[in-house]
Amino acid sequence: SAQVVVPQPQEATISEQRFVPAHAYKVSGLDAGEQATYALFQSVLPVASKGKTLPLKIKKLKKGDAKLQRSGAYKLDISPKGIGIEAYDNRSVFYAAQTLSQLVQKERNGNITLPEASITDYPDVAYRGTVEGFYGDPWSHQDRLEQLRFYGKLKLNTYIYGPKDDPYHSSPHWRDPYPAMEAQQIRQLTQEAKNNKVDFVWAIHPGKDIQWSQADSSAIITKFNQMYDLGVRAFAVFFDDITGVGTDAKMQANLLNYIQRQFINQKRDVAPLIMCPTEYNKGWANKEPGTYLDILGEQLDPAIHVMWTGNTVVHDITKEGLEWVNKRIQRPAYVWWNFPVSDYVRNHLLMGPSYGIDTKAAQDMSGFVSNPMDKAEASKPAIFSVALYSWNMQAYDPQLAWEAANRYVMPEAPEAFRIFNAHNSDPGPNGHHYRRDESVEIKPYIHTFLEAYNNGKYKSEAAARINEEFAGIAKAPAEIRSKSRNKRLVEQISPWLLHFEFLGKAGSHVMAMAENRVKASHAAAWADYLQLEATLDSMATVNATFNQNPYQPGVRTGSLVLTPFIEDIFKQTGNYFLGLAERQSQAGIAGGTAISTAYGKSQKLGSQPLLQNNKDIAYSPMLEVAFLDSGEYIGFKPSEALQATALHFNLSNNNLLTWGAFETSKDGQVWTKADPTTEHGKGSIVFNDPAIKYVRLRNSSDKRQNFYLKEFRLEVKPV
Ligand code: LOG
Repeated sequence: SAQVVVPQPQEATISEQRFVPAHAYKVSGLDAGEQATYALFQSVLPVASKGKTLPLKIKKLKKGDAKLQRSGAYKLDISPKGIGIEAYDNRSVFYAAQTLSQLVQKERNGNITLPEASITDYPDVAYRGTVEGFYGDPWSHQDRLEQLRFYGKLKLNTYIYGPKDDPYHSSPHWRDPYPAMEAQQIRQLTQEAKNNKVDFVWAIHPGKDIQWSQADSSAIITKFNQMYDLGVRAFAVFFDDITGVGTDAKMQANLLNYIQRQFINQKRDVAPLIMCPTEYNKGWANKEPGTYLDILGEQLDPAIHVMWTGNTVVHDITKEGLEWVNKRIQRPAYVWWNFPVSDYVRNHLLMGPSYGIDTKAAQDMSGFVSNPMDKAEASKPAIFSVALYSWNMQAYDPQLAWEAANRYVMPEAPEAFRIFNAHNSDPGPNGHHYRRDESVEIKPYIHTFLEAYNNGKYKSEAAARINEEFAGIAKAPAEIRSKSRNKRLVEQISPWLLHFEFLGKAGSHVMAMAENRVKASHAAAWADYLQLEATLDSMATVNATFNQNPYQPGVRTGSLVLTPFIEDIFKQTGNYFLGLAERQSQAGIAGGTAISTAYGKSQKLGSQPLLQNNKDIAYSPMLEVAFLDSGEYIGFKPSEALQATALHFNLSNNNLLTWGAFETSKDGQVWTKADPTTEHGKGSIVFNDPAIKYVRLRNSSDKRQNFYLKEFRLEVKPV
C-alpha cells in the first residue's frame, strides 16, 4: 500500500499485485551530471544500456498543474511495459528514484518485483530539514555525512549549518577562514549534500561583536566567497542570542540587503538568503507597531527568508502564531522548530512523538527545519517525523509517524526502541516551560494502582500490566545493544540505556515489595526493599558519573511518570519499615532542611532551575541572553544546615559593577554591599560571616540590564 512510501505521497494508486520486470531497464532523459541519481537507479533496479530492455523514461513535467511547479515534484508511473517519470527538476528525478526504491522488493532468487503504480507527488513546504543550531558539542563529520544520506531518503532538502560552538560560525572567528582540515570536511559535506539533493546552507553568526562597518560587511562577503569556493551554494545570517549594537533591526536589514545585492544576486547558482532575527519568537518580540519585526518586514529584500521559533523559544507551531508574525515580517516565516534540541535539558533525551505542529499551516510557512539534539543518530526519530509532516501535512499523524520512525530507525529491535523512546520523552522542568507527554500508555494503570495501594490494597490487574512494562524496560537496553546495527546510535544513548535498565529492575523490585507488603509477607518485602535500594543507588551512580556537563549534569530516564512512581512507593514503604526520621538521615533523602532555595525576583530568571549538591548551589546556566529589570535580583537562601562561603559568577558583562549590587543579609531585610573585583563580569566573593543567610545580585540601575548567565554559584559548607 501507499504506506510503504515515506513520506506519504500526495496522490498514489499502488496495486497489491506485483510483477517481475521482463528485462533490465534502460534509463533515458537523465541529465548528464546526475551520476548520483543514476547510481541510485542502478542500486534499485537491473539497469542495462544494450540488448532487450524496458524503458525508464524521464521527461519534463508539463506546465499546468501549479502544485507540481515546485522543486522535487514528480509523477511516477510503473507498469510491466516500463517506468515513466515526469520531473520538475533534477531533485524530482532523485525523489522519484527514492520512491521507486521503497516500492521495489528483492526476492530470494535475486529477482525484483514491482507493483503497478501511478503516483503524483510534491512537497507541501518548500524547504524541509534541520538546522544544526544548538549549543554544545557540534555533530561529528561522520554524523553529518550520515544525516545527509538520511535526508535524501526522506526527501528532506535542507541542512542549515549553524552550531553555536563552532568558533568560525560565530565569535570569535566568524571573520576568519576555516583551518584546512575543517575546510576539507565542509567541502566533503557539500558534495554529499549535492548527491542527496540537500541544500547545504552555511550560516554565519556575527552579531556578538559586529561593528556595522564597511570592513565587517566586506568580511562577511569574503567569508561567504570562501565558503562558496568550498562548494556551498546556500547561505544564512543568524542574529539570535545577542545583546548590544548587533541587535539593531535597521542595521541588520541593511547588511542583509547588501549581501543580497553584492553576493546572492551576483552568483547565479545560490539559494535564497535566510536570516534568523534577534526577536525570533513572539515572547521576546516588541509588540509596539513600527518596531523590530516591522522594520525587518518593511526593509528586508522580499527575497530574504526570516526564521521564527514560534510563540516562545521552544513551543508548538500554530497557524495563528505564524499569521501573527507573517503580518509583521510581510512574508511567510521560515520555521525554526526547537525540537528535539536538548541543550537546555542536557540530562534528558527527547525521543517521543513530534506533536504540536499545526497541520493546517502549510501556506503560512516558507520552510520548516528542526533544531535537533547534539546526538545526531538519536535525533532521527524526530527528524523522520518532520520529513513526514513537511512533505504531506494533511496525512501527518504524530503517533503513527513516531511508530513508523521507531521501525525505520531501528528495524532490528523496533519494540525495544519503542519502549525506550516511550519513557524518554519529557525534558523535565525547564526555563522554557516546554513539556512533553511521557509513558502515556502505562500512566492510567499507575494511577489506578497507586490509588489502591495508598489505601492498603493491591490491584492485581493493573499490577500485572505495570510488571510487564518494567520487565520490557529491563530487557530493552540489552536487546538494543546486541541487535541494533547502528553502533553510533547505541553509543550516543548508552548512559541512558544503562540508567533505563536499572529503572526497569527498580520497577520490578518496587512491585514485588508492594505486593509482599500488602500480603503482609514482611520478610519478603524487606528483601525486595533492600534490592530496590541497591538498584536506586545504581541509578544515582549512573546519574553522578556520566554526562557531567556544567548545565544539567547527569542522566534521567522515565522522569515524568515511572521514576516518581518508584520513588513514591520506595519512600512510603521505607518510612513504614524504618520510621521517617531515621530513613531521611540514612539515605539523605530530601527532607525540608537539606534544601537550599533561590532567592530572587526576576521576570526572566524566576523559573530558572537550580543545581545543588552538598558543596554548592547554582542557577542552571542559561544559553540565551538573560536580564534583570531595574530593582530585580537573583540570589540564594542556603538551608539552615549550610553556611555560605563564596559566590562565583561569570556574567559576560563589561559594566557589571556600574549597575550590579552584590549584597548579603542576615534577615532578608537589611542588606550589606559586598565589593568583588571582576573582569568582563567574571569574579568571586568570599564570605567569612556565618550569620549570612541571604546572598543576591541586584540591578541597582534604573533600566534593564542584559548579561549571559554563564555561572552564578554559591559555595556552601555545613554549619
Ligand atoms: C537558540 C538555539 C538553541 C535553542 C534551544 C534559537 C533561534 N536560538 O534560546 O541555538 O539551541 O534556543 O536552547 C536558542 O532558537 N536560544
